[in-house]
Amino acid sequence: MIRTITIVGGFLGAGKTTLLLTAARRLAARGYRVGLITNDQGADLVDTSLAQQADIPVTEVAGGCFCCRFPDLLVGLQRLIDVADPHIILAEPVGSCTDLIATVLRPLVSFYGEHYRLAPLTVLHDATRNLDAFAPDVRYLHDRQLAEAELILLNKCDLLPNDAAPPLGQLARDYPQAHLLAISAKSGAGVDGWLDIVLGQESRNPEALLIDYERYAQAEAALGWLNARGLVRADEAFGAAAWTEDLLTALAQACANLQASIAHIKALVTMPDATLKASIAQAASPIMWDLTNEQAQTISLEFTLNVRVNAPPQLLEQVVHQTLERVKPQPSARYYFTHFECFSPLPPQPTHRIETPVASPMRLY
Ligand SMILES: Nc1nc2c(ncn2[C@@H]2O[C@H](COP(=O)(O)OP(=O)(O)OP(=O)(O)O)[C@@H](O)[C@H]2O)c(=O)[nH]1
Ligand SMILES: [Mg+2]
Repeated sequence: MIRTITIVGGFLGAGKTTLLLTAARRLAARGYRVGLITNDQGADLVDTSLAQQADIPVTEVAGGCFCCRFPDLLVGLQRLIDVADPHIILAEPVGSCTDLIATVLRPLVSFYGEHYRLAPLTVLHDATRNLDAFAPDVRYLHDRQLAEAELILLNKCDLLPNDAAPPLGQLARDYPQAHLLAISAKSGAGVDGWLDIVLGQESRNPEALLIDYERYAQAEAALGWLNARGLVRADEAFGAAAWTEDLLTALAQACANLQASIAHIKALVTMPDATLKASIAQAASPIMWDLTNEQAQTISLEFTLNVRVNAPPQLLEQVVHQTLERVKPQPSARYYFTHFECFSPLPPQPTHRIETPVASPMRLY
């Protein structure tokens, strides 16, 4: 069987995981078996846990992006095939990754074209994202992500004012190579139209992106990255949703105080009988709940915290520790960490970079 791989890129917090979970459910309803591959510079991903919660077969490529960990991507694909035999594989690269045509799509087509069909490269753009306060290199990275898209999905259109048409005109002028669609990954509006393209078309194997790897590396280096997993245990029961909300609000406030732009802060909280997931995708925007349970009371819970902000990692680590101390459910409550890493992504060094288009046919079938 030739399997379809759909790679969905886009900046941190743009809505990739939300879209892929919505897409997985809709594809299953159309009779397809679906698997998901998540990816991060570190380990312990909120996104992977979220897919598991939704009963979607998922594998994780950790410790570097698909392009720098291409052999791990192949292993992940095989693992997914072994456990789920999917017709369609939805792949989410790290939100700070770009140049995917040359480093991921083209190597997959060149070396494994008899196994995989590549859908057009989709890149999400958050219609509410304001990048003004990010470092110029981060804005460059964001621009390069959209510049290589075959399909741009303008996401979170449900958050635009009621009377505002989705601002597709400027995107069309800036990125004329891409087909544009306005969607809401959360409500599902526009998602079926995108899936029709994913199922019916394949990557046109366009020219490789023009990109300055120095600036790309600087952009990644400007981001502080924190992945933590742990337990909070108190003497008396406390509200899990209130604690999660206090934590994210306090982290967002601490970032604002440092003028550290938020790319994405997300927390997954688990208890024996409830799971919560919340995100803040930029300063001054409200907390977004993906899973909630206002009633959940507990004396202990497990949490996974993924933070990506425009700040040095040492500072980020300090801020997260101080904030956790401040939002303890009770003064006697204690944290126990099973994992804690804080870093800036290293300069990207793709395993393969195929600059010229692969000779057609891109695949045999
Ligand atoms: N209102 C609304 N919220 C959305 C939409 N898409 C995503 N979100 C919210 O935005 C937040 C970030 O979405 P994710 O799907 O985690 O974004 P991502 O691109 O996977 O983020 P990273 O994995 O960190 O790069 C979540 O809290 C989502 O619920 C949308 O269409 N509308
Ligand atoms: Mg994600």
